[in-house]
Amino acid sequence: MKITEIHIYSHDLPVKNGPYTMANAEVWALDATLVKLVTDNGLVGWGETCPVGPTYAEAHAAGARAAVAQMANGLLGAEVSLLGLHRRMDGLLNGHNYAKAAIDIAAHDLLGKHFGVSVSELLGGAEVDKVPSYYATGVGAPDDIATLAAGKLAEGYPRLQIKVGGRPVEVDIETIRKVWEVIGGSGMRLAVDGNRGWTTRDALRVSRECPDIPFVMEQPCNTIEDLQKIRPQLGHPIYMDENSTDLNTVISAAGTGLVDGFGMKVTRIGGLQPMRTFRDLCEARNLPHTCDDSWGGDIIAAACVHIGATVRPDLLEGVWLAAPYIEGNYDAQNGIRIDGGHIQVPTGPGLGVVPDETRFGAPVASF
Ligand code: 0XW
Ligand code: MG
Repeated sequence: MKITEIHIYSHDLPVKNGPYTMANAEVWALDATLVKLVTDNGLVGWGETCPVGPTYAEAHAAGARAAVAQMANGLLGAEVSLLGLHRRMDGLLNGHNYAKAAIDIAAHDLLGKHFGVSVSELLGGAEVDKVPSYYATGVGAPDDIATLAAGKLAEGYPRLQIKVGGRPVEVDIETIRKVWEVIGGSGMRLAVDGNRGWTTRDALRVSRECPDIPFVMEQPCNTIEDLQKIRPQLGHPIYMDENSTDLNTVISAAGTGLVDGFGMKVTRIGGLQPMRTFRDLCEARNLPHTCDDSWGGDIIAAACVHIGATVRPDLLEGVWLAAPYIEGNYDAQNGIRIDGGHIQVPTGPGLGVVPDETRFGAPVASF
């Protein structure tokens, strides 16, 4: 099965009740990139990548489309094989994992359709038919975030991630305390995500002043060196998110015991093929992790759910989707939805979702 056509689309996803805020970002609408691959046996596969604005990671929407366009002619005629495609992409463009991920996801969709299996079966087999999600708040006033936490607990979410950073650390500490007053003892797990926004001084202070609250501290500071500096003094487990940009970094972070887990994004690591290697490395080291993406619609959501379903269940911290912040679905019938804090794993061949491509308008580029 060979690639005969590549189409690139740009699609705007406005943030419901926006903006969405993080320590380093405030976003009102996200620019998703969709990739459609067509093969010589008439199959169609879809991929997606959607950076959550240009300041969250070293990624931006126009960059994703430029990178896919840069590789496109070199991918025409290529066999749809996962390792082969990655090696071919690496021979056409260095880095740019988040763009390569869109091709990788579309290739998984194609192979699933070709063999008549779901993407989770391709990835080793689903352990569950429903995966847990978690809710991520924005950076907000302590009382507002505590009220939101109560609502998400009542909805059935097993985990909450609160955003901090980009403001006086005292307000962050007050937020953590107020949220814990609401969810403490309920069984709901808590992650506090600094999105690189704290200084090492702030991170150490939060850990020292909240020794009684069992939260996970996610990506508190900007660099790996910052994490190395605070690690021996922290009383809380530490998860790496934005810094885990490739498998090499993950191997070092896991192998040296720098972190206790990961917030992982399918597109940041380069797609589902590297993501399954990441999953297996984490299982070998007993490290919990999420299976998320930074934003995106049904295609990226399906990819996250399929890989999430194959993770050893006690290590899966949850599958985060942008769905609560997005109006509607690309696939009105089988689109990915969160219900009671959990997500049904799509069945059907490939990703199990088929976008209504009329929503995307004409492709911005075709090869
Ligand atoms: C909560 N997320 C998974 C969604 C936003 O893109 C940020 C991200 C994170 O954990 O950093
Ligand atoms: Mg994070």
